[in-house]
Amino acid sequence: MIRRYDFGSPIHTGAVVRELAVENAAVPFFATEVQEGRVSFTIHMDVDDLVFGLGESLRGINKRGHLYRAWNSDDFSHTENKASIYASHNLLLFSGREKLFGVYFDDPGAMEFDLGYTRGDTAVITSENGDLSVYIIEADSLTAICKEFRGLIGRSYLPPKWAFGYIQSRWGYSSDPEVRNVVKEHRDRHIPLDGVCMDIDYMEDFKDFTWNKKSFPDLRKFNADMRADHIRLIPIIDAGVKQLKGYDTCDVGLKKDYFVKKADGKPFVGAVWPGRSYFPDFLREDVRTWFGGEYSKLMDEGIEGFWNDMNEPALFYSEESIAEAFAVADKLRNENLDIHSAFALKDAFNGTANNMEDYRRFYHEVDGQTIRHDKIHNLYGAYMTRAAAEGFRRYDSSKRFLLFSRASFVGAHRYGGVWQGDNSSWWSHIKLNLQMLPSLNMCGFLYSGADLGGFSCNTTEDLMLRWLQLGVFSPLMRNHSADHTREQEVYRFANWEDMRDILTVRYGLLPYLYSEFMKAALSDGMYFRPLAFDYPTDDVACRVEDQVMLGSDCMIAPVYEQNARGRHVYLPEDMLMVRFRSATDYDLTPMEAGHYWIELALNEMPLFIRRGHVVPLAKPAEYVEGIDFTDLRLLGWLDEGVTTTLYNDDGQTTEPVLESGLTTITVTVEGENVNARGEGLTLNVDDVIVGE
Ligand code: MIG
Repeated sequence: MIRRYDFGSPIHTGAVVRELAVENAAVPFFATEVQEGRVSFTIHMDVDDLVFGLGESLRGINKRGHLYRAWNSDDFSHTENKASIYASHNLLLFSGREKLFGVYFDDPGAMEFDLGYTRGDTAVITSENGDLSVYIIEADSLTAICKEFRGLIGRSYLPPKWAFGYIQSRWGYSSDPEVRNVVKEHRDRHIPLDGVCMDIDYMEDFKDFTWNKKSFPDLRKFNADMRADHIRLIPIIDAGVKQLKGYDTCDVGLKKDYFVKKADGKPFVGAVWPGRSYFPDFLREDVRTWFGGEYSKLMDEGIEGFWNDMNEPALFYSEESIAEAFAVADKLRNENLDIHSAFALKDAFNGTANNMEDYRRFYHEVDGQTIRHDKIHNLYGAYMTRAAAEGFRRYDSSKRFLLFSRASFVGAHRYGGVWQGDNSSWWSHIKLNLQMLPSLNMCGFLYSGADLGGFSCNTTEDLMLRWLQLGVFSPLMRNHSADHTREQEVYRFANWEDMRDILTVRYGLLPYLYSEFMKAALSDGMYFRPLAFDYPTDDVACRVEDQVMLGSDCMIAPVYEQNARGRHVYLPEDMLMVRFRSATDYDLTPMEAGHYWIELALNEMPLFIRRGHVVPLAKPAEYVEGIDFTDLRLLGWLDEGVTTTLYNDDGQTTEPVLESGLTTITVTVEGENVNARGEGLTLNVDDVIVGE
């Protein structure tokens, strides 16, 4: 059951697709206070209460005990003290002995979530603008609450099947021969690969929808050659449009008045990669239609996927803020800089980036109303994603395209996926990566992943390998790193063969992972869940922060510490451990519920399959199109027969129907004798273990 409560004059965010009548009563569960335009919601938390949600945000799966702020921010340093990153996913789930409900705050402006930070037993959620709708969601389990919520916000984005392949990316790839070489290094060593991302250096002077004709002289042919090798090129698009006469996107945008404006009616100028830039008003439908259509300039060359960046929007400076900084500098130029003035000078320039003052300098048109940017800040990236997705649909409505964004808001989950932004090559970020995945799923963002190996800082070969072992399971499996950091394509490392072998596990499991993803997407379910969702009465499971459930049959528990030769794992029920070294080299250990220390050499990764379930494994391939989805080996620990279903489709149908993609697999057990059949499938049961 979902009930809606309104405060102030809620701005239409597009997050919700089901129109609900507004309740007249007070919001249940919370004490509400309206003060100076702000609205706050206070709730007492019992000692045992758990708090989940907030999608892409820092810290743990259980969000209790800290402060979070909904304010989409370009922040490349994901440390524990940060309250905001790129997304605002304002869903919370409260679960305890006396409580079980979800609450969604549909507010496009700044919000604060004090979840036991100021007082350990109290959560205070504050809307700074006070214009919002609050949805209270009740059902009999956390999983059911999320399903209800997903019904409210609409079906998740469906990527094409090839987007589940391994993708190599790096900021710095800047020419056709360079990218070809990256592909060749993979293919020569039989390292699986399905895509290469092209970062900003493919563009001509960082201009959206252009490419550098010197370094990419024939993009169409280049792309065609790549396609023949089962590789997709995935270019980046930034939110800011370079200010330049004669640059088509800029000229048209100015002529048609498509950019956000200041109070004086002049277009706002902020700087990003190309220097001074304009920012499309993605909240306007006509602007979305135009900008979404611009992607066709690259699609006409054969491109089938994009990533949208810098759409918080990130601002290096504005004309105004840089002028103020120079004024400070001029004033201090001949001074003897002491502790105060020296820092004032530095701060004057550092403070120009992503400055709150700048976010108050420009306006949007929303449904005929003029709204200052800061009131709707958190929608900007989501509407850029929407613009792109709608453009793709107009371009070819019969085909799924790959799209993932950095900034997002609930609602954008219908249009694209997200990557987790500029993480670092730190061990703690493997764990952070794991913790964000189920939270993102709660909010509908199923297609997601982090920069494997880490974006900032220099990676190491053991970190790369351990991170890939988690990446095997994330729908977006992309190795990405920043310019000037250590090169981290897997072939750069002495132990590349171990990395290749781990990648074969991804391709071997892909029929299963794709099936579980599509089942979740088409039924408003979750691909990743915290253990608390599946074992709500198990107090240990409810607080596990470094293991998550995957699909209906599995649990994962990656190693995320350097020099570790294993890890502690808690099994809430009997499970079969599959310890993979590759898709063809693994061992099976049936394990009863309980606590274990599991030995895991650097080249080994575990998958836990619930007793009574089977998981299919295909023969490894070097690209998704090469996987035989019909020739499968079943892994499992059974006491009796079981039936399961496997979803598959052509990988690009835009309106797939769950039922028509399902094949039933029936496993029978008679004594030691196991048999399995499924229409059109060749099934091997040598790895199904029976009984004790
Ligand atoms: O300010 O395009 O998060 O993935 O490599 C940096 C360059 C801009 C930020 C993205 C990152 C990308 C980088 N971009």
